Amino acid sequence: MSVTQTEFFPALRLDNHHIALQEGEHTWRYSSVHQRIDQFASGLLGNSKDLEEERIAFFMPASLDYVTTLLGVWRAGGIAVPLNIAAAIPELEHALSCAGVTRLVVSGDVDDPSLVLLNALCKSLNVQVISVSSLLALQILPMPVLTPERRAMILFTSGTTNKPKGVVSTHKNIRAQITTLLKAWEWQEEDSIPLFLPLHHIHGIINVLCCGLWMGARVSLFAKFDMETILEEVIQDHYTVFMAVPTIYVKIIQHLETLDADKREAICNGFRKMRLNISGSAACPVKLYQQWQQLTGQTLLERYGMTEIGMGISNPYNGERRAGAVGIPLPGVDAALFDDAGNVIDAEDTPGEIRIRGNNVFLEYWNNPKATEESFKDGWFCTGDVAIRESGYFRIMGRSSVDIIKSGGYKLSALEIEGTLLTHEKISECAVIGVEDDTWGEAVTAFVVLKPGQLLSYGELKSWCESRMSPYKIPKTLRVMESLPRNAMGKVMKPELKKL
Ligand code: MLC
Ligand code: AMP
Repeated sequence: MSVTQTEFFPALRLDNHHIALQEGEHTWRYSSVHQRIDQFASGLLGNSKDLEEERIAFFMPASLDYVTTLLGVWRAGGIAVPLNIAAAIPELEHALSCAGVTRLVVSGDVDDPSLVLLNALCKSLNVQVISVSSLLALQILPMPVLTPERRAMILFTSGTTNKPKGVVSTHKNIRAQITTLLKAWEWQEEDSIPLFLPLHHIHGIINVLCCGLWMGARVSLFAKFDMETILEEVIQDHYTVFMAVPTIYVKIIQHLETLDADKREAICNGFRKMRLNISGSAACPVKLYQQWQQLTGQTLLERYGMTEIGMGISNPYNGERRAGAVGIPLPGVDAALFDDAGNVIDAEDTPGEIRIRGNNVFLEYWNNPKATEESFKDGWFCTGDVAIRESGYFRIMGRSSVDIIKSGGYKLSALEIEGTLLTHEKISECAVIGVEDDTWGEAVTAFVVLKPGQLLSYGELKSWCESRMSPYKIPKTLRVMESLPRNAMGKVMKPELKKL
């Protein structure tokens, strides 16, 4: 079996004149987006017939250019590597070199002053920087026919290791991740959805952008979470579906509290008229679920996913959406709980690790067979998340590792942040943990021991971090300690730090 263009994103056709994308005042129809993707893919192909899994990175916010690049790389047989536009240079260096990227696509002028550091980095790594417009070929070439097993995308995910790993998804995985959601959440061609999530993660890429475009719906693009503009459009009934991380619902509620009653009601009414509001990427507190229901009448649909699997478990579209639970396995996804001995747990109310099987599950960590092997047991992908089942519904209880932090929906590695902080000339020891927080879910907190005679303020640490890590990884709090609590083996006892 092979993938042809008409089977992959069937709404992208020359005879489909529905609006696909909106960016500010501009709209683009499926027909013209389709044509532009073909032009771009042809430019990428140049003299070759197939990119043969060449890794093509791109560095741009949600935009027509982003969509053109993602879909264009797929059509031409390359592997798409979307980069974090908020990343610091050392993080970009890791992504580009780890994935063996050969070309990096930017939106606009390659000589734009904002790209000076990135250009220098690419030069040092021998990566060619090119703009989307320079690749829009006049003559459209035949596209390669791809088998479903072909690698399609690498997304970077933090874990219990120092550096993020590249998660490789194939065309088969991406199709499975999209089509299960189209069915489960009853996507319709008439749907209209705002896309304001970062586009280097699965939530924004698959759940919003790819589902919307596969279905033939309208996707409104925002370079960032521009709350005021988005809420104005909510008032004007622009959207039928809204998907966000819990922090965004918290921020909207906080904002509503600052508004007069009429404005607040207009916004709540806009949400009330939608057909679906979804929360995911981090636990949705029961209090938030209830507040949202009281304000908007919407019963949030909470679902559970991961970069390696797309979405795995979801509350039902029709049927009970239970507060604090993530629901039941999605169509085509096998999900089970396992005990420490590796046995399936059939009993209810017994905690175990969530393991997942199905066409949605990624192929491998790029260039890292050891990590790939360690993450699978007997064909199941081991998520590291612990849950129980209560009358059929999964309820997440936590994670097996304290070194993974979820802040505003971003998964962060405590070890990665510690590794960077330890390069600070004043820091001799450090430990990073996530502390429960009403807005962020967990807030990054750093405990440090300084070298003798040194002083370090929070402001100094924060500005030092700015060129070294993405803004959302920067600790929100700094605690300077005489020493860190360690066990007999010398390992820092993070639960003790949490108590502080
Ligand atoms: C922003 N800041 C954060 C942060 N986001 N701090 C901690 N955690 C975060 N997530 C900080 C900035 O550094 C800045 O700090 C201040 O908040 C304001 O920044 P901002 O950019 O204006 O914030 P805002 O636009 O409000 O961003 C918040 C947000 C964003 C929630 C919109 O974090 C976001 O888009 N999160 C979604 C991430 C996501 O898509 N995750 C899905 C991963 S896939 P200062 O100090 O400079 O003021 C996955 C699988 C699945 O998890 O199941 O979906
Ligand atoms: P990421 O690696 O960024 O894709 O993040 C995946 C992780 O997010 C999962 O392993 C979970 O820990 C967490 N996650 C996603 N959705 C939920 C949810 N609804 N409730 C709790 N945790 C979630």
